[in-house]
Amino acid sequence: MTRRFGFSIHATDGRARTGAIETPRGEIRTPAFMPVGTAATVKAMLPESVRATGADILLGNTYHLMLRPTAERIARLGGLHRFMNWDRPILTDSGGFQVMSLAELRKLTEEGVTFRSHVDGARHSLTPERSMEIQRLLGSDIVMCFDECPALPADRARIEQSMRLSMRWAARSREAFGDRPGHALFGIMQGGLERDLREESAESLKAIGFDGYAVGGLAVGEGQEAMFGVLDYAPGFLPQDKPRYLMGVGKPDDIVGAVQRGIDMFDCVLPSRSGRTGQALTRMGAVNIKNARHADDPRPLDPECSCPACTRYSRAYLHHVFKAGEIISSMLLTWHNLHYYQELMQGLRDAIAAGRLADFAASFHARRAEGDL
Ligand code: PRF
Ligand code: ZN
Repeated sequence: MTRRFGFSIHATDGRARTGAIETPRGEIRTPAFMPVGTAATVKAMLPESVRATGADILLGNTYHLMLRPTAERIARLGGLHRFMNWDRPILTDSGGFQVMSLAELRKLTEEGVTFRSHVDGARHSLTPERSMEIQRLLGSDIVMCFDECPALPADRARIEQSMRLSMRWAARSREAFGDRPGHALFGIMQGGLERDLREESAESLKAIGFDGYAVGGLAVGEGQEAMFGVLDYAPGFLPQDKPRYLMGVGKPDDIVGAVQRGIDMFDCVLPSRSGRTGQALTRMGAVNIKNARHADDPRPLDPECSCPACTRYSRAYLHHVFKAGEIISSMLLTWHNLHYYQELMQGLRDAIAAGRLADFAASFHARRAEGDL
């Protein structure tokens, strides 16, 4: 028997929810953070190390994998899970957002988008149908609709036009995805900072019907206050009984605020990328390991953290290997950052289950305000 895709909410606290997404490849505890594994790797980490930080699911990218090594090659090699040695769930983004931020000579039409690869300049095209085919070839567990996401600020006419195009693409994505037991298709809400367009987008998606719903088009230049302004109402337009995913978010305080507003899933390059640029994210805020004040410091990065970087090495060592350009610097700081994010998610899940999310958020903000780890 094929185990089906499902979502159950175990407890709520205000608008926040905690529960689990069931997939044939295992359970995803929510609220969930998905480490980004763009090019079939979470940079600087072995998959078993990513799992050891507490991740239940990774994010992969249609855009990068279609260009290199190609979806067809990955399919011939047994699919993305086998290719990258990660047997738990994978969610793949659909490519449109990455085309707009990375590709060259982009041309957008009703049909889809044509562009030149940022890798070798070769011409490619993506449509809702081709994006669904690529995500099927990859073997993605959670497939995202093909959409378009304008950068903010943008005028209302542009946001409206783009949102309606994304909704027509959502219907084509649904049609092309078909019926695939055990695999999920998520719709993506657009509409910028316009409340009525967000509502129209949600209504369009609900009429099509999806296994989960993403809030797209945020964290694209509008700032946290404006983003929270949209999250004060947008999740309420979506079905209560389906997972809600805030795409490309975010910083730890973005995640806490979004969970309080009813979001269940997140992805962001921040913990992995900042691990490679010498920035550690901790419960006391960000620590820049490059700073000379760490050069003689025998203390751990965070004495309360149980990750390998904090239990086995000093700040002085982390500072030294960063300055020396040693690969272990990226490995240790990425591990720490992903561990910190997963511990934050576990803290949020426990707090919601215990009905004390407000207290959890208050002490989260208080410890960061104390700062200076
Ligand atoms: N759409 C898609 N992927 C995304 C976004 C979006 O709007 C965002 C916006 N923060 C990040 N990644 N498909
Ligand atoms: Zn640590």
